[in-house]
Amino acid sequence: MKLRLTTALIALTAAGAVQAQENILRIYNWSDYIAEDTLEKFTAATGIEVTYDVYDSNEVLEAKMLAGSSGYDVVVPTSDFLQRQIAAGVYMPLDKSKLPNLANMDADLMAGAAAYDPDNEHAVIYMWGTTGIGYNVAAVAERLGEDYEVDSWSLIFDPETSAKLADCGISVLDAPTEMIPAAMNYLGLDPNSSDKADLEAGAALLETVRPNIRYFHSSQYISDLANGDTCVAVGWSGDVFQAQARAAEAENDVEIAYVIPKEGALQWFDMMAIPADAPNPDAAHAFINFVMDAQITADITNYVWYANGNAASMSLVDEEITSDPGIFPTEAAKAGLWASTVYDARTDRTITRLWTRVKTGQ
Ligand code: N2P
Repeated sequence: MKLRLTTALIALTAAGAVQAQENILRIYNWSDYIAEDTLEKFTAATGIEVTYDVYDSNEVLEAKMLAGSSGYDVVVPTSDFLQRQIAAGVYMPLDKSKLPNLANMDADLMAGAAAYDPDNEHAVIYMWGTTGIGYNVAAVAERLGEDYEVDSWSLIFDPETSAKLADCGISVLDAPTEMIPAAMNYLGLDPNSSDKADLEAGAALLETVRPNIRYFHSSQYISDLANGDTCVAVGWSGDVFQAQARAAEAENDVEIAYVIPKEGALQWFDMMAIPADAPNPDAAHAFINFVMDAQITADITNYVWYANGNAASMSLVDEEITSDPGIFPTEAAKAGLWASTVYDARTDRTITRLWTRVKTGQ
């Protein structure tokens, strides 16, 4: 009898160990996109351990999702990429009974996100922002004059203007579906056009200013702007504000500003979703629900300087952030924002080909 009990105990302990070992949540998120204590707090609240990897490109995430068996439980595609990936069967429908904090979300913003995912069946807004211009105030004034108002995409797309800034370093995002439409918009074309001639015109403009661009990269610019190593970056709103905060912390006399250019800018939503083959969908739901807690999401916004879609969190977000028109655009600026376009596979291939040409000059 004693022996049997011991065997049973061993069996129980082994099962417990396997279970504990398996209660891991694997997250794949954008770099510089979470508060320092979010994951720790999640583990403390749920006992679920987290592994956390980062990317800085929708294309990289998409390749992993389409290949399948990524091993991730929660990923954060931008809404246009999300829509195409949903169509490819990449994500599971959310079990909303496990997401009571959905009640905290802003109904209008979720309705906006539903344009890409009807009824918000597969995804919840993580953060949202715009794609505009970050710049070093003094370095730009030195080159363009104290009275020059930085309010236009001409800073990048007018070859004479960007030539004057080339020596201090211009970077642009390595994000073809954001950069080419921005160039099209500057040319007066519809940034949401999928017309090949329009896309080619946008790419051609980028090729014209290519000699003035130091590099194409989607995360390096945060520290480069902050350290004064570059002076202009086409970048994502919160990332530029993080550069500003890092410079202020370093007390290095670098002042960084962010502008949504007067011609308009892309407004995007990054969405939390669960891959259909996620190893631990329960933990994934627990995490998504945890992030939708008003305080947790406010903590993230207060750290990464991105707007969120959580109405209940707003009173907990620093006033410095809620009142900044670069993070929460004014009504006038909102009118000029465009939403991400969902491209079909053929147009997507055209964009990839054009982008290679822009980057390599071939
Ligand atoms: C975070 C960048 C997220 C914005 N560093 C891209 N959608």
